[in-house]
Amino acid sequence: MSEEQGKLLSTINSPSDLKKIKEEDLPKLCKELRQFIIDVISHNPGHLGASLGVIELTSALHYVFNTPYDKLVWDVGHQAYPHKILTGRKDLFHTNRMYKGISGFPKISESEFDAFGVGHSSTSISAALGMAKASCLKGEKDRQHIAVIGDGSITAGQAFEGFNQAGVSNTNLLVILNDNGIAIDKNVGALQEYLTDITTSQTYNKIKNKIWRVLGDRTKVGYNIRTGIQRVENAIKVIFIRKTNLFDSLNLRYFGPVDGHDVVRLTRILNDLKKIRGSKLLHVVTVKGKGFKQAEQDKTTFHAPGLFNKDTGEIIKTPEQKNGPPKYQVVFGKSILELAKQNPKIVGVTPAMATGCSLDLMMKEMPDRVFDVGIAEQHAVTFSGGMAAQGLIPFCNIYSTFMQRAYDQVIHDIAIQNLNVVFCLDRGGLVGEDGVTHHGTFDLAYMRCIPNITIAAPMNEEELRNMMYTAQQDDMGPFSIRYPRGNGVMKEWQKPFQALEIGKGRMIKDGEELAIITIGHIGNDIVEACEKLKEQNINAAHYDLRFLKPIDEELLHIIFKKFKKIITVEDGTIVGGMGSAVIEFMSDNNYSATVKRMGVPDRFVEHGSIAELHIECNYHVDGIVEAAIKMLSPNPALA
Ligand SMILES: Cc1ncc(C[n+]2csc(CCOP(=O)(O)OP(=O)(O)O)c2C)c(N)n1
Repeated sequence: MSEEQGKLLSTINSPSDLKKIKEEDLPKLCKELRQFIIDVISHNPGHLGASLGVIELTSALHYVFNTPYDKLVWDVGHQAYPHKILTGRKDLFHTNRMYKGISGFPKISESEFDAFGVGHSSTSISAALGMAKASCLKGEKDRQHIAVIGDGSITAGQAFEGFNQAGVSNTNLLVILNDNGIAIDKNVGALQEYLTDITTSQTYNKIKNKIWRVLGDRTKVGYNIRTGIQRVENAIKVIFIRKTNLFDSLNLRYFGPVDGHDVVRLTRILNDLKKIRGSKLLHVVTVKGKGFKQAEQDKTTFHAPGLFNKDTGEIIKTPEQKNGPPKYQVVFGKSILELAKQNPKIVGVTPAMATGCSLDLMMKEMPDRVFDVGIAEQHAVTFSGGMAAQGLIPFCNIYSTFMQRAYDQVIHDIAIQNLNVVFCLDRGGLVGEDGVTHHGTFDLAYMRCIPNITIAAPMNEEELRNMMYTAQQDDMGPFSIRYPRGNGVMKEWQKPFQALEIGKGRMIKDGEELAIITIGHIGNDIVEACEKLKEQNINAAHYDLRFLKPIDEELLHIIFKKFKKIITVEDGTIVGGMGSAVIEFMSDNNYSATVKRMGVPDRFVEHGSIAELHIECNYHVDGIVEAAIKMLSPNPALA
């Protein structure tokens, strides 16, 4: 962006600078902000469409409200780039999502303007309501609390749990519904249809617009007039919309819908709403990707497009993306379609991640057998349970990190009843730039303690396919398959399916001095580590467990009988994961050996590339080699 183009933006380092700008200059500032984000994200990838859609809303919010005293909570937080830039992080924005750079999501520890940390959706109403209650208790009556939530995120149960309490809480809460009609894929469900009803009812909107015009001149409008207007609006809504207003019924005063790209009008409306006490909802209509043609046209791709040409919008693929082996996600998507063609019992379930997990491939060919249930992980699991209880075999694909939401459902609805649901835990392990809220580091540990469940993790694409094939056989009970984000290791992966023996691991390489035990894709690094160890005259054995539950006890007996030095490596927490299982086995069977667990340490890991994070956590090839050398050294302290 040239100096002239970024003139207004360059004067802003905080919301107090923003407030110095004349109201009529706000559209120009928004234009500059939009270009700045496009420039940076085109070469340092991140989330794009959502941020472009809330530029006017963000500018208006910081223009009107007294942040950080007033509390502004973003839902998910993938749309918070304009917020970050306007609240003192413009000069750091080029480090967005990079190792040691700023986070791609709001984070309490990063800025006083980030009122609440996010990454997983649908928490903003609960958090802002909690803050509003705290303000009541502390006697801070003037403090405002704002939650900004998208039409996708509002479909989750937690949002309604928040509404349920907000409707009977006399607190200063403003929920802003940022309605762009899309989540990552097209938003689905009855609520979405309801919102479309409100935004497209022409008769309602014509009359409503007249009312808002009166509201527009805030100097003339006092509290009573606004209350009166609201009453008239409610009456209109009841007459012209096929249902009573949902939010009003929940005791939240509903305002809108309003154009989310008219920044000046937004500031006026927000100023008015500021004076209305109690719980209220402003319905703002925006366009995801606003102002960047390609992002407006292909909203799903430009949700998080990777590298792109900022002039043409062309997506730029890295050599690895162009020529490397396929992503595990593609292998999953193609394999489930293949299996579903053979087995009519198979159905697919996704909570709003159809494209991300590649269930969209099956959806296109078999729309009746794939269910996108919206951002509703808990529902996705129990809904799968219902279908399994009726003899179907649901493949319920949920990212490892989001499955944390549905833990009780996995235990209570699936495992206790021993139902045949196949959980496909995508993005298992460290995921890289999305960072601490998104790493899939807990699933091996949290699944392992659940009875009845089979837990598998493929080392490569072929194994993923075979695990999927094995899981869809009759009477398999709950079955969890976790695999990582990104590219696999095999170019020739589309081999015929083969059933695996449940609970059977395998020896990848025999050895003498020590054994390295792995589970999942991290095993591929050990192949290289063993070669490096050979250069040091160390002949390490390598075993891939394949199944964490049931664990291959026969294989473990063989290992513990032969080796006194063992390293376990997993792409997940070392607390309660595969390494812990190996140590439990050792103790239960009275073996004695030195076992070193390698994996994600007992702390939260921030963002960066996966390679950088593996180095930080020390379970990269060289770290493993070093650990092995140290373990074999006669005096480990000197090694
Ligand atoms: C619990 C949870 N499930 C899934 C996701 C993945 N996710 C990130 S953004 C997003 C779409 C959100 O849609 P919406 O709230 O409408 O915001 P928009 O991107 O359209 O601005 C999804 C599904 C998540 N962050 N959290």
